[in-house]
Amino acid sequence: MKLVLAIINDEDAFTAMDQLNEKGYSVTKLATTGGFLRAGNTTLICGCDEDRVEEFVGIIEQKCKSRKKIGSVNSGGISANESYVPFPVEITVGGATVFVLNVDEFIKI
Ligand code: 2BA
Repeated sequence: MKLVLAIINDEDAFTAMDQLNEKGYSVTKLATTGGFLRAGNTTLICGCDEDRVEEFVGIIEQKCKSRKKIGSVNSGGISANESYVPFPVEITVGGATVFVLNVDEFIKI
């Protein structure tokens, strides 16, 4: 068995979950925050058989799109006037970041 963690954009979460549920995947949705943009994203957790991981990733690929977002970075200046002045930059956030982990045990009570 594998544990799949998929970090996706909030906007894609429900369409991805609808499709995953339809195909018989059990999924848990976590409201998460990206460490760089400090903006909300969604992490889906799914325990599934190894031979279903490819299909899972295919659904994520189909339903989750990359987007351009505006983030802010510091100017990097060190004088009192210009230090840590944030300025907006356009950042491409990928459709999904997916981790696939081995599962030692799966217990349902
Ligand atoms: P954030 O950390 O908010 O990152 C949003 C986007 O900002 C990233 O998109 C990337 O394009 C850019 N970015 C992130 N860190 C950067 C840095 N140190 N310098 C310059 N640009 C940077 P994605 O790479 O598609 O990542 C989307 C979200 O997936 C991330 O949100 C984070 O929550 C998660 N993520 C991505 N890679 C990860 C990893 N290796 N481990 C854990 N979480 C990850």
